[in-house]
Amino acid sequence: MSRYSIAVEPVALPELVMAHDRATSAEHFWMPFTANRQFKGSPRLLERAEGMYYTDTDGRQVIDGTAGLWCCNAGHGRREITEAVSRQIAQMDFAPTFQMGHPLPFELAERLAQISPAGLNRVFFTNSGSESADTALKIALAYQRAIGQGSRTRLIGRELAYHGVGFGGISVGGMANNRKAFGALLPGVDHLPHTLDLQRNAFSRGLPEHGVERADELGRLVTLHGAENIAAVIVEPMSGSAGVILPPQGYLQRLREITRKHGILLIFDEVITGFGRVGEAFAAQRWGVTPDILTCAKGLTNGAIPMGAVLVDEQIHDAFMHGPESTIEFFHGYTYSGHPVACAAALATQEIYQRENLFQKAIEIEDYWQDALFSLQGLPNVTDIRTVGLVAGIQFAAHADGVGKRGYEVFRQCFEDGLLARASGDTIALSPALIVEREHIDAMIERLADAIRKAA
Ligand code: PXG
Repeated sequence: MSRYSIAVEPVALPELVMAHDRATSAEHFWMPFTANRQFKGSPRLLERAEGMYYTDTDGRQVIDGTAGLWCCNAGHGRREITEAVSRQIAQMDFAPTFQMGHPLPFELAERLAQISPAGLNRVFFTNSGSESADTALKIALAYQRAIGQGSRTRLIGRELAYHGVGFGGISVGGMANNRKAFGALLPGVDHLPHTLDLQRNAFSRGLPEHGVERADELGRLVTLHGAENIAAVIVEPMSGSAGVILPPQGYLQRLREITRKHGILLIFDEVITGFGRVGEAFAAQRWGVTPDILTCAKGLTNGAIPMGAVLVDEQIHDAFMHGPESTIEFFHGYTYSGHPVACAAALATQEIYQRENLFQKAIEIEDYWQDALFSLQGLPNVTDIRTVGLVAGIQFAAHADGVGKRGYEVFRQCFEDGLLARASGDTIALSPALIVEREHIDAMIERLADAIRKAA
């Protein structure tokens, strides 16, 4: 034991019995964003997935209300993806993309450019949403420098934002628990106010009416620091992780106006909103605001293989393409940028989205989804329902024992009743796959309503 260790009671953990009947210890896997001791005391283990359902290790069917973790937008177990991945891994498992190449990332980048918002047709590949956020911030800083605006080093994020867990992402992010244990973070970062406003906007359907003026805080920061010192603003067009916070009507437009006026880049983090979640390929298109840089991940490969991407305006990309041709223009990249197996998964996924018209399908079922969600209004402790596209946040009054307890209890009860939901504090988030049918929605809402009553 090192002199820094503190004595702790050893925790007795159960052995987990997997379907292959071999007992496995629960102690070695340090689980991400999880109450490890609580979980391991009473684990929830999934073992199979098909369409809208998971099967857990007890053989119970659980309806997936979360598309995994906002990623399996085409539903689980898509054969086309499995086959594309197996073919590719057999044909060529890996190939470098530093000063070398292979055809697939070129093909995938071209395909993404076809569905991206106007002008965002240059694509940098990453392996996750966190890497996409950090890559986008680095592109913004390096771009400003490349065009002779090297004093523009400040970055602006927003309260309650989630941009992954890299140091860049947590610096511009705004969820206190994700930041406070990790030191000084990046210097020169400010945060806009979040747009959650239960007093004025509770139970509004679609984008809330009030709050556009919160975008004007950007104007205040411009006055405070001088536009010539600000590189970029990054926002999720709709916040997911913090509990589904929607942009007020006109808010994204206002951010676009202010950033454009002052030469500040606008970055949309579309890791959650990308690939049909709000009924178009990207939220930028649904809400008619085009950023300069857009990040994505998750639904890019239907969650089957880790991959992220950053879509960049052509003119921003072109600003890097100066100097001798032998120069590396952007000193950034990952061993697995454009990984062949991830590209194969992404190409197969994009093919499904297009062939099955899944983004349009999300729009078509949106009203039914909203009506079903709003049937929960009036149940015990429900203080707000927020929904757009195929997303919903149901917020509860906090339990007297503390924030998050009721949300966790509803989540736990849902799982017991056969529904996988996601709890963020006292908000339950739902984000089903875009293949969801009315009967799945009915089943989800029924189970959720029961869980809400039981947790009351
Ligand atoms: N940006 C956004 C907007 C995200 O939602 C990331 C970046 C990071 O992605 P990676 O792939 O590095 O995890 C995310 C991730 C939740 C939840 O409970 C949301 C995410 C991840 C885990 C849980 O809503 N989003």
